Amino acid sequence: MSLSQTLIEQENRFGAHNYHPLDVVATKGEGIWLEDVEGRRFMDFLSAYSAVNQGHNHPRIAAAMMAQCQRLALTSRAFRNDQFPPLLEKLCRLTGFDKALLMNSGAEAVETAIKASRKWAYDRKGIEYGKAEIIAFEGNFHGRTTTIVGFSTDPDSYQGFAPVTPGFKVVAYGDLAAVAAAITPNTASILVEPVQGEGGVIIPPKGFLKGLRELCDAHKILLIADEIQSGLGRTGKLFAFEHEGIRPDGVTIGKALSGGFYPVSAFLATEDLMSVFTPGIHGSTYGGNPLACAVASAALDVLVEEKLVERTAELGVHLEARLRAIKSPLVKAIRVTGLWAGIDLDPTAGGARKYCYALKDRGMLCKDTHTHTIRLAPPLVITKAELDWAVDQLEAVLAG
Ligand code: IF1
Repeated sequence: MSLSQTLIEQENRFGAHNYHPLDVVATKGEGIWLEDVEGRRFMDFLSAYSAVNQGHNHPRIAAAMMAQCQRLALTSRAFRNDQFPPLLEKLCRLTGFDKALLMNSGAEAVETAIKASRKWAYDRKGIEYGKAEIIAFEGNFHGRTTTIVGFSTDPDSYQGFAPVTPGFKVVAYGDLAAVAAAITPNTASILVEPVQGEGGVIIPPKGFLKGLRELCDAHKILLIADEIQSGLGRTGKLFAFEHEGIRPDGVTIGKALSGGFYPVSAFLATEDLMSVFTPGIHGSTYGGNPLACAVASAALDVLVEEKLVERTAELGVHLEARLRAIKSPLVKAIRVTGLWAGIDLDPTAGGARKYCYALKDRGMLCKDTHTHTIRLAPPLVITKAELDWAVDQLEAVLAG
């Protein structure tokens, strides 16, 4: 039996079966490449769902992590540490938000946004206690906590986990009239992914985010953008909301905030919103720990100094042109923004997964979503030649 097979059996025997991964057992990563335990190399076209935008094992982030873990890894927020304040300033100056609150997972950053929204609704908007409502969207993915899955519309996420946390209304993504109809005097915030990743890289109609901003302004509602997947360069802007020239009141980031090294997430917000938090009412043992801060600081430096956002904008145009030129009867629709694409296959193609396996045989790792969609999200450090090679493989596989 191969080492891969042995490890897969061990995982199946002793692990919870909460995933159905592609059968590749990685042991090494470098830039856009993953190497498996048998020494095969694969171009990574998932980037851990955009967590490794900076490329696998970026040497600069690795060095920052090594240096910090040999000095100080954790104090808890009961004491202060010297890595936390400079990261806060870096985050605020880079993003233009007034304040940052550090958590660990993306789901925790979203929970932070939900708690901030509710508290703001009671403290600042004067909504009757216990009545605050948050508007979210069909096809959303914001994480796996019991509260968050309660407003998911994907049965895989919510089924079996009732009772559902009240206070959420879900409307059609991209439908401003539906949002307007869902607004009541008790609406605290609108929680939106500027591009829906799990939905299959769903880009809302032009003007949607701008329209949400206008509705929020008109009704004194907070606009909260979940940029955990779409943010930090993936769409060719630092934040996907910039494509519509708007600013939300709060934003969640995670994933690429650490370049894939360490779970670190953040909720960024205006002073007015963030000031609802007072000592003792929210936090996390590991939130803002020095190791996470050193890693995040280096990950942001790489993003800026290697001009990954600008590169992505340029390469994204090329990727879109190449994908649109693919002539295949199997392709039903293509959506591209930056280095992020969803390719819907015709149902007669027999599902996206078998094409992901065919791509794997050609040395390229992709992940299917919603049965018929292939999703592409390479590390943002990919070169044009490498991107061209990848599209060649895709073209070959889709040719049948
Ligand atoms: C998994 C999906 C992607 C996210 C947005 C919050 C979170 C996520 C916009 C939570 C997480 C992940 C988690 C990962 C698969 C994945 C995913 F297919 F499930 F939807 F990327 F497309 N907001 N997205 O995309 O962040 O708590 O995981 O750090 O295996 O569940 P987290």
